[in-house]
Amino acid sequence: MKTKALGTLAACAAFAAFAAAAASGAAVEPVVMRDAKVDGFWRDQYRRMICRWIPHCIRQMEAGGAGEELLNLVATGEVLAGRTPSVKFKGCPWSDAYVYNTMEAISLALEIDPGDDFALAQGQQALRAKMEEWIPIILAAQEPSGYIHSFHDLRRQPHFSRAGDHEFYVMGYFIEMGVAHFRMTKGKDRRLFDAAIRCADHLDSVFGPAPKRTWLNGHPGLEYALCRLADAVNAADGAGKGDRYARLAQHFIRGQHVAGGNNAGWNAAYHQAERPATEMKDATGHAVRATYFYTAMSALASRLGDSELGAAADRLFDSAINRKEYLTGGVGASWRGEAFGGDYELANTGYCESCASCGMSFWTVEQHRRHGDSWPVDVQERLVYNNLLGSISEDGRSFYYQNPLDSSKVRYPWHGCPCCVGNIPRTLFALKDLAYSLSSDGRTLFADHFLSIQGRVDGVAGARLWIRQRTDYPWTGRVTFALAPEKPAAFTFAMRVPDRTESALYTADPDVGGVFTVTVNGKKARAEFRGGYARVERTWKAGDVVELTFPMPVQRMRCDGRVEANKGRVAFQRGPVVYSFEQVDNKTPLARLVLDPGVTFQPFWKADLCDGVFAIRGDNGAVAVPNFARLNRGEGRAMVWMVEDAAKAGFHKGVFAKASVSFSRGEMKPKVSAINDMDAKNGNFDFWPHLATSEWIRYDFGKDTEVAKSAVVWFDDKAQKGNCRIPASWTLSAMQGGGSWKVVAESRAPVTNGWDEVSFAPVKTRALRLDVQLPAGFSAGVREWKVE
Ligand code: FUB
Ligand code: ZN
Repeated sequence: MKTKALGTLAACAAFAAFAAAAASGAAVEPVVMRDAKVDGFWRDQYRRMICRWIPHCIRQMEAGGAGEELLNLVATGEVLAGRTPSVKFKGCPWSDAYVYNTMEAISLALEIDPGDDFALAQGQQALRAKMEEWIPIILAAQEPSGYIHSFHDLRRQPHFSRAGDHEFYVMGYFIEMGVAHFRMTKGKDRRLFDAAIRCADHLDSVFGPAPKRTWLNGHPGLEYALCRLADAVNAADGAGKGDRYARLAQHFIRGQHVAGGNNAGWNAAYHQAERPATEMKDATGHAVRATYFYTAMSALASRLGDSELGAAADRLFDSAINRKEYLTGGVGASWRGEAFGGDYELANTGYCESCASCGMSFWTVEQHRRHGDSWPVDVQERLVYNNLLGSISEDGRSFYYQNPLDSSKVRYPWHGCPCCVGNIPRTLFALKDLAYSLSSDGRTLFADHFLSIQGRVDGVAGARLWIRQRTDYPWTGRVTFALAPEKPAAFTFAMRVPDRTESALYTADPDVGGVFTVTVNGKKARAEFRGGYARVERTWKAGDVVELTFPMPVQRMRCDGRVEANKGRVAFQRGPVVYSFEQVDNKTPLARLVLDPGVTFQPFWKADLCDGVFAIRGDNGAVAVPNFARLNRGEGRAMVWMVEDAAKAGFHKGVFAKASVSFSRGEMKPKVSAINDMDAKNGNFDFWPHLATSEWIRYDFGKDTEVAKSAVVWFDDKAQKGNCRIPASWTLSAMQGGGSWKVVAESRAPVTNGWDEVSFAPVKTRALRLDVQLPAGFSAGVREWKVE
């Protein structure tokens, strides 16, 4: 197993930056660049968020929108003011969370210097106005005690009585909103920040070591929020003032298994309560809960020096990345419980919730902060460019909650549980604050993410440094940095050299890891390559220009053989961008498109998709677009993992090889076993001598089984002058609870050769039935039928 080396930078005293004052064990601190100016690719993404997506979310949450979640807070304010609420509570108990994570996204959006981008400036102005309108509504919904949760106040339920109501989850987002708003206003507006402190103080007064209460956190998130609050309070109000919030977080994290034990009937593993956090080693349970929980573990290691939690977070990171990470960076494969699956269980129809990627992104920040090596940044880059960026549509008016790698589903404007809607942009905006990090002694400045951004970094070898990064990344591997320290300063400038095989699950062909060139002021410079960074140490002065280049060929990505779903398959990546083959660009049905190593791909500029993207085209005509741009042109299948070796590529055997098979004319055919013997060439089953009738074949699994894909090789013996042909049509139905059947897929164009494959929204069922209409005058048959 491949395990990435962890950094060796020494832990030392806190770096006095805004966001970092509480840190005591951090190797590096992310650099928050005030009023950063962002250009190029990321400016386009941010403009889409600011001018389209966030306004869309606001519309949905206000009166007349799809969710109207803001109205719950309006009504809570009315109740707290002694008035009759204008509406009844609507939505999930945690619906305040989307209001808060959208507000946090707005704060981050307002930190960007719009420069001369008029549209961006106008979009920001509208968001600022909306924020001012919402702040009083939110503040009015907070009880004088600091408690805030509209579901409880409108339903008049006792506080902290049912962990499933997500009070901690909601308050976590509330606190993070306050911290972000305070930072955006440069500490001038404390309204939401003080409200966050009141909320945290209330929690701190109720919960903690005995004689205070201990309670199971029904959905982690609060713990990391408390760490971030601790950082902000320490920075704003004095070192040490915020530490008690971090200690409260530690109490929750270290006590989750104890509290979990008090909640009989809860699935402990799902809730990260099956064992002490310090003993965890397998990323497991609900993926959003888990990644939020693990983020806090890692954060507490740096904030409070809790090295046991840190060691456990490292083991879990290894588990999540080296055994459970999709090539798109998505995690949480299982549709059952929105959870991490087992090792190597990475079906391409897997769940990959957007919020789980947000959680992973926060976790990588904390892992990087402690170890200072590039591994977590490589992980973060993958999930940001592929899973997260792809969750919002090109027009910024719809999104994905789930992000499977093999799907036909287009994005939707809203969701019954829109937990991801503000979480996605707040995570994407965070990238502007993650471009650089600084070692805690201020002697090494790390360039972590590549985007055109300019701003100021304080405390670099004791000096202020203006730095302008320019790049066409993710489309080219060339990045220039113009440095202007206020006075000549001796420090190491360390630039990440991306590793595309940051997960032991994947190999790249060609592998260009560690290949790079650095020039300083136009001359080739010596750089030490260590911990994933090319490091140049010298005395820097204003006007110095550093250029980093690294190759970005189209890479064939292959997956560990233990991942059943990707056997005999290949995916394509260029730079950080993973590609998806869409049916709309390819004549051959995707399931039959074989991309053996003889097919060579070249990038080309596709101007008519997502404001222009580099797509790739094979010399056999196959075309793929960036996964983040997929399915913006209507329904039609989009797949990341394509067949490379048809003999090896198969469906997951377990599901159908064990199924018992029956068919409509049960008395006639012994050859039925040929259908699920895993060999399309070995025999066949047919309905002969029946002609033109309606028939069926059925798989019974013996237990509820999740399926999302089916493929059939039909038996056609025209060439032998036989009587079987491709069916006139077919439907696929899943058995429902009461024994009735529900159609989940049906035939499209007849597939005369090879696999007739279809994907559908995953269903849990005990049986599947394939209804076949035999063609006029003929019979039909099946060589192989596989489902997954
Ligand atoms: O439970 C709150 C959020 O709703 C979770 O994070 C998501 O997975 C969704 O279930
Ligand atoms: Zn979500």
